[in-house]
Parts: sequence; structure tokens; C-alpha cells
Amino acid sequence: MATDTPFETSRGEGGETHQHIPESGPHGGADHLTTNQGIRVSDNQNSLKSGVRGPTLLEDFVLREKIFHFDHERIPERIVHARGSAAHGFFELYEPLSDITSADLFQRKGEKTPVFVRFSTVAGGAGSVDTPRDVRGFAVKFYTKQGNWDLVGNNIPVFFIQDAMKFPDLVHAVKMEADRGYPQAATAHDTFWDWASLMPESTHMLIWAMSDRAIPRSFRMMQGFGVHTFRLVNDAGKSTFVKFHWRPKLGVQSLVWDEALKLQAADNDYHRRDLFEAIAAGHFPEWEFGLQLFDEALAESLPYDILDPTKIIPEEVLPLKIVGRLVLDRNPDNFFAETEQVAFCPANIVPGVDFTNDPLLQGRLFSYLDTQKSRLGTANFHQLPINAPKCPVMNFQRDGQMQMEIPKGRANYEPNSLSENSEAGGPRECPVTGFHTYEHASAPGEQGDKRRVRAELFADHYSQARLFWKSQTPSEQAHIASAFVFELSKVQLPHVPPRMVGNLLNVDAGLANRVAAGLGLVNPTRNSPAREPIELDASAALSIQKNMKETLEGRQIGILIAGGSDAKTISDLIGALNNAKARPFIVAPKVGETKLSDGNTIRADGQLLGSPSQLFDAIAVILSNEGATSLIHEGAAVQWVMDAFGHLKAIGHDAAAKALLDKAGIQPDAGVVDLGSFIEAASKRYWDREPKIRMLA
Ligand code: HDE
Repeated sequence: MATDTPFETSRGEGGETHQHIPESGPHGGADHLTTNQGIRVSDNQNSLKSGVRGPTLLEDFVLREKIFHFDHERIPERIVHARGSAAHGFFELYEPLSDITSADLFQRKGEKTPVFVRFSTVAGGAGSVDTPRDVRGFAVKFYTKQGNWDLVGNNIPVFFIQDAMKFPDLVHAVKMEADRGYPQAATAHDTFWDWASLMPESTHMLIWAMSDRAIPRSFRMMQGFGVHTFRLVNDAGKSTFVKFHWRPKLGVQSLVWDEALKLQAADNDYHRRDLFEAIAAGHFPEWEFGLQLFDEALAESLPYDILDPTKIIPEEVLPLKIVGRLVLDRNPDNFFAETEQVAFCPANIVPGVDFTNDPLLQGRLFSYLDTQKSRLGTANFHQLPINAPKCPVMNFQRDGQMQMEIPKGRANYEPNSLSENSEAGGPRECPVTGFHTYEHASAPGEQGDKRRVRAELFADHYSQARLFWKSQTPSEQAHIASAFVFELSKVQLPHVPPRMVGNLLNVDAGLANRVAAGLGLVNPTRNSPAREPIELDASAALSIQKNMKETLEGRQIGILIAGGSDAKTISDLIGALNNAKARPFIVAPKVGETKLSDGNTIRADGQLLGSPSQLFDAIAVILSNEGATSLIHEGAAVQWVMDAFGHLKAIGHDAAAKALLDKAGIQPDAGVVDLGSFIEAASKRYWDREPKIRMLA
């Protein structure tokens, strides 16, 4: 129900609008403050007291209600994926997919289905930082005409474990250690690596997690994956296996590890702010929806099991069919009501989509509904506006805490014959249009004795980890090896790092030896694998750097100025950046007005100390001789250019600014350019600079 003032509370469909008693005052009659019972509040500053200096009275129902509600504002945070950011948007279909699925959202070219998408980190609490090394959640709720379909995925296409049985152990090991309550939002500690080194099946995921995939530049610049194999089922009841992919239009981009660390100090909300500000400015992030479609015959021909969530099917083996796009074009109105209360559930599927026997997926089908009952406090959380389907919901489920609906009549059971007495009899099942589980003869291994087991090929824990490693550029491999060294160097249990390196020896001897050398370990021994790895072809699609999109679109460029900087150079650069769809951000020693060469002033977007260069994708420095002379004595300015150089960014500068670069010890290279070449240079990162400035493993 729409409300006529922002201060009224919507009660959902079917609620009553109240008549307002006009009140004269600065805001007219429409914005009066009331209690939750609708009683107007006469004084919102002073509690009711007996005497000016006397005790506060218990009778003060306005005070008591206000404090009572405040006391209960928080709800339990998600046990995993607690920290997240979300947005509204739509999914648009490029061409009908009726031959492979009967799902309504895939039937009509150009049809738009509303969505709500939440991105998240996994390990940290709701108040933790945005740029730790971690997997990112990528959860999409499609509000289809046939009900809600939730595709609850991640930005990494595989997972740590093969069976839901291990999930609580994984999460306990990765979160803050039980006795000390730290570290927050970090895998670099004893319990995580103790567990991981004892779980060879996690190796493939660990290589991804140690890669730059786990430190994305922006939610807008990461891929999303459904991870499990699902099914699409058409009208004729034919099933096709499918793996779901989201591909960002802005390209995949990650941070440099040192940059990610420094961002935790510079801006805890780096990703949240980036998403919110981009959408608010009308730069709507967009992803293409890709499907890997295959049948039983292909599944059986692969040397790995398609039910194993620690395996991918490389795009070179099975290319993506791009079928639509996802656009996020509206920020939530209220963080709590939408982003916090949204409840995604892999079990929410629509006719035309179905599950497979992936043992991790099967466990997830139970978990989400269960956790949401405890997080949102009632079995009626599906009625919250953000969770409610946008199609009719009709059944005989009744009552429960926080029931928001008022069902009429006495038909709360079925079958009934109340209609024969001219009473409403309620809804009936839909044998044709209702959801049908895909019926099929058992595939190999799908039936048999009741046992706690895993399928044979699940025992191959290393082939695909090796495939991922081989597919990376030398620079990306150096990042992975260095990340293992960083993480394991924080482990204080002496027996754990050698065990982990023993597992890595099954992936690649070069990787294992680099990690061992970085940790000062001599002669690491290989742990014998449950199944010897096989050699699979490398997949260029798995490398970020090989697929880097050289663009300034959606990037933020810092421009450092000071008193006397050249006005025309600044305005030309701002114009060129706007043309390239980048966002210019002026940084100056003072946020107030800075006087430029032509006597005009400009207002900085940020002050030097509060706007370190890790906030930007590339930087430009435009200074007068006077400005340069003063900034070479300002540590923050020297650090500004030094960090940008260290984070492999382009640096554009005018003649006077060279003095600042010299002070920071910046050696000219392809990324350090005159302002004339800056726009082109700024759309890249300079990976080959790294070995000259940083010792990597
Ligand atoms: Fe989740 N996961 N998960 N997960 N997951 C939750 O549900 C769980 C897994 C994912 O933005 C929880 O409402 C189990 C894989 C995302 O609100 C919980 C297993 C993938 C989100 C839960 C997995 C995911 C969650 C916590 C192994 C990628 C955040 C709060 C069997 C395909 C959704 C909640 C949001 C959230 C359980 C494994 C993705 C506890 C038991 C694999 C993106 O129910």
C-alpha cells in the first residue's frame, strides 16, 4: 500500500489509510509524529517527570514505547554472509528458451522480470569490512509471475566441500576462533588452515580463494555462479543440465592485496558505497546471464562428476549461451527492511527449473528456510514486502507469529465443499501448471544400498586445482603463492603449514615449493592423494588478467590539486573522464574552496588525509610549482602517489607534479604518463611493474 508521506508506516496490502486530523505548524498537517498506536506526540524532547528535577514517571507511555522498540531493533545476523549490500533491478530475456525450459520468465523475448540482488562477504559479521580476502555471495531473487525463484550463488564457481555434512565445521573453522573471538573476517588463522589442510577436497576452492578473485574491486566487477549443476525442464518433460553464470559488463577486476588491506582502513564500506553511489548516479551495473547446457551423455563423458560442487566445466569444453541481462537500477529505500530482511533460499524454484542430487545442494535445500525462521523470528517472513512474491499466494497455511494477513471465511482446510453452500472454498491444486519434480529413471549411482558414501570421482581433489593454477598468468600465480604464504605465515600451530604444503605438492610442485620457501619450510613431503590427479587442459577463461577489459567505465579517478593548479588542465581532464564514463574525484589539502590559476575556485570532493589513493583506479596530479613545493613536505601527498604506484595504477601528472613523484621515488614506466596520454593509460593496471617494487613468492 502506497503511503502519502514518508513518515507514515506502510502496513502492506489491505491495510487501512488513516484520516489525518489537520494540525497547524511548520509542516502542515501531514507529518505529525505519533506513537505506534497512532497517538500524536506533543513533546519528543522531554520525558514525563514529577517536578522539574524530580524522577521520571513510569506512566510515560511515549518514552517507554520508544525505548522498548529501540531495545529490540536488532535481529540475529546471518550465520554466514552477514555483511551484504543489495539493489533492485530487472532481468531481461534476449530470446525465448521454450525448447529447454517451461519457466515463465524464459518464454518471451524482451520480457523483464523484477529482481532483488544481494552481494555479501561470507566470514565477517554484519559490521565488518568490505575488502577482506573472502568469497562473495551473489544472490538473486527473481519475482516471476509463477512465484519467486532464488538463484543463491557466489563469485567463485566451486565450493570448499562436497557434502552438506561438513558445512558447520567449515564455518566454525573460518569464523572467529571460539575462545578468543578473533580474527574477524579473515581466513588467516589457525583453525581455518588446520581444518582446510585436513580437507583435501577444499584444495580447488582454496586456490580460487587465494587468487585475486577473492579481493574484487567492486561488486559491479565480479562474476556470479550458481555453483551446482541444476536442471531446466521443458513442457515435454525433457531435462537439460545447466550451470548458471553472471558476467559483469564492466569486466572482472580485482584489487592488489596491499590495496585491499589499506582499503580496510580507508573505507570499511568501500564496496557498499561503490554500489550505492553508482546506482544513485544512474550508472546501473549490468551482467549477462550465461548458461552451460548439457545432457547425460556429456556428463558421463567428463572425467569428473557434475554432481560434485568442487568441479567446474571449463568454458572451453562447454561454452556459455548468453540468454539475457541483469540490470540493477534502484537502491533499497531502507537497508533493514530490504537488505537485512531479505531471505534467499535455493529451494525457491519455479516450474521449469529443478535440482540435481549434488549432495551440497541437497543440504542447502533444508538449511535456508530453517535459518530464516530463527533469524526473522516467525514462519510468516515470506509476507515481508521484500520477500513476498509479486504473484498471488493462496493456500491454507494459517496463523503463526506476526501474521500480517486477515484471511476471510472458514475455508482453512481442503478438500472442502463449502462452495456448495455459497461460501468461498479457497484454492485447489494445479495438476497441469503446478510444479512437478522431474521424473526420471535412475542414472548410474542414483540408487542403491543406504550408506554414508560419496561417488567415486569425488575423490579426485587435485586435477581441477591444477587446471586453475595452470590457467593463470605468471603475475596471477605469484599472487596465489604469496597469498598462501601470507595466510599460512599467520598460523601458529607449527604442524599445519607443512601439511598444507604437502597437499599443494599434489597441485603443482612449483607452487608448493614457492609457498614452502616463503614460509622457510625445508623439504616438504607430499601427502598421498585419495586419487592421483589427471592432466586437464588449461582454461584461459579462468584468468582475470587474460580477459581484462580495458575501460574507464565505472572507475573512479583521483585528481590531486592544490592552490594555483592549472584551471584548464583540470577542467579538460574532468571532461575527458566524464566522456569515458569514469568518475573524477578531486582531492585537495583542504576540502573547502581551492583557488586555481585563473583566480576561480574549485571545491574538492575529498580532503587529502581522508581520501588516500587506494580509493581510486588511477590518479592524476596537477600542481603549480608552489603547490608542488608545499606538497613534497606533506607525508600524505607523498604516500598518495607512492601507494598508487605500488598498487600498479596509472599516474598522470603535469610538469610541476614531477617533483612530488620524484620525492616518492617513482621510477617512470609505461603507466606514469603526461596528462595527454592519461585517459588511455588509466584504463589498465601495470602488472609488469610489480616484480620491481614488491617481493612476491
Ligand atoms: Fe549458503 N547459507 N550454505 N551457500 N549462502 C546462507 O542462509 C548453507 C553455499 C550463499 O544474501 C544461510 O539466510 C549450507 C554455497 C549466499 O542473504 C544459511 C551450505 C553457496 C548466502 C546457508 C551452504 C552459498 C548464503 C545463512 C552447504 C554458493 C547469502 C543466512 C550445504 C552456491 C544470501 C541465510 C543472502 C546464506 C547455508 C553453501 C551461497 C545458513 C548449509 C555452495 C550467497 O542457510
